[in-house]
Amino acid sequence: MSLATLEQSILAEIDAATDETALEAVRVAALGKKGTVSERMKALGGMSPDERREAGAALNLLKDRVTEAITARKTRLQDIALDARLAAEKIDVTLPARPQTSGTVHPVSQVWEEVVQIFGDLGFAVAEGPHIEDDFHNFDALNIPPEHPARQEHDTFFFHEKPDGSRMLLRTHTSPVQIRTMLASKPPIRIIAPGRTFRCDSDMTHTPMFNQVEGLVIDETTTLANLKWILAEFCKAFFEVDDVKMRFRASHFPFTEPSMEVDIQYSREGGQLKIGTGDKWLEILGSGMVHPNVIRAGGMDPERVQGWAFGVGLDRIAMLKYGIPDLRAFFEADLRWLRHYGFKALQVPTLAGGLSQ
Ligand code: 2U9
Repeated sequence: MSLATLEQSILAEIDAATDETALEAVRVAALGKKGTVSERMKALGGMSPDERREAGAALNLLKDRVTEAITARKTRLQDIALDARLAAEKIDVTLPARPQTSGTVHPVSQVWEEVVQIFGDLGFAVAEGPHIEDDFHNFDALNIPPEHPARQEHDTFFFHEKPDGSRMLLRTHTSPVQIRTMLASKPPIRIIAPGRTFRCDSDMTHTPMFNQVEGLVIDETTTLANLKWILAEFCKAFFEVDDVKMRFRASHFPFTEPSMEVDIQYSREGGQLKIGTGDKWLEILGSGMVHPNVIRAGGMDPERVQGWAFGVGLDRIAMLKYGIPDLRAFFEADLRWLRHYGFKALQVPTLAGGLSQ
C-alpha cells in the first residue's frame, strides 16, 4: 500500500470515530507499537541511507498529520459530548416555582417540630438516643426494678436472650435518653427528648409504635413552681390560645415523686374540641419531681441537685390540636388522608411566623 493510501485510510478512520474510545483504538492501530505507521518505521532499518532519509522524512510528516488529525477529532468529540450534556441538563430558571408540591408534612412531624420550637424558645436543648435499649437505661435507672409491676404495664418488645441471659429491648418510653444525658453531662440540664417509642399493644387508641416527648430539668434550685409555669407556657403556645386553665392531679409514676397528671380546660362546640374555654377537663400529660433514686442512677447526688420531668404523647396532642379522630390513620400512609391533614412542606413552624397557619 502506498504511503498516500495508508494516510487516507487512517484519516478516514479518524473521521469515522464517533467517541473517544473508538478514536483511541484508531490511534493505537496506526501509531501504537505494532501500528501500521510504526511497522513502516521499523522497515526503515533495511533501507539504504538515501532511501531511509527520504522515506523517513515522508513517514514523519505522515505521523505529524495523523497526530494532528487525532487531536482535532478529539477536541471535536469533546465539544459534541458537552453540547449533548448541556442540552440534556438544560433548565429554565425563569419558570415559576411549582405552587403544588405533591408531598405533605405528616401531622406528627409537624407537631414534633412545633414542640421543638416552643421548648427551644424556652431554653431547652433537644436530646436523642437509641431505639434499642438495655434493661438498665429503660427500667432499672428509672426506679423500675425487675419485679416492679410497671414492667408488666410497659408491654415491652424484647430481643433474643444473649449468652449472659440479658435481653435488649425496644425502648418503651424516651426516658432512657434523659438517663444517658444525665450520665454524660453535668447540671444544669434542660432538655426535651422527642422520639419513637414501642409497646406491644394495639387497639383503637394504642399502636405498637408511638411518639413521645419528655422533658427534664435538673439543677440546684428548680421546683414544682417552675414546672407548672413551663407547662402552662407550653400549653398556651402549642394550642395557640391566650390562656388555658390547668389542673394538676396527684398521681404515681416510679420515676417521679411527687407525681402529677395534668388536665387542661376545654369545651365542645359543634362537635369540635376547643382548648382554653369551657369547663371540661382533658388529660394531656404526666409530670413530677424526679425521684432521688433516678437522680442517683443518673450519676448525681440528690442531696445537691433536684429536678422535674414530664411526658406527653405526641400523637395524642396532634389529634387534639388538629381534630384527628382516629389514631390508626397516622400509620396507614393513605395519600388522601395525608393531603387533608398534612402540612405544606415549605411552611416551617416558627413562634415568630406562627406555628400552624
Ligand atoms: C427521667 C426522670 C423522669 C418522665 C415522665 C411521665 C411523667 C408521663 C406519659 C405521658 C403520656 C407517657 O406517652 S405517655 O403515655 N408520661 O406521664 N413521664 S414523668 O419522667 C422522667 C423521665 C426521665 C430521668
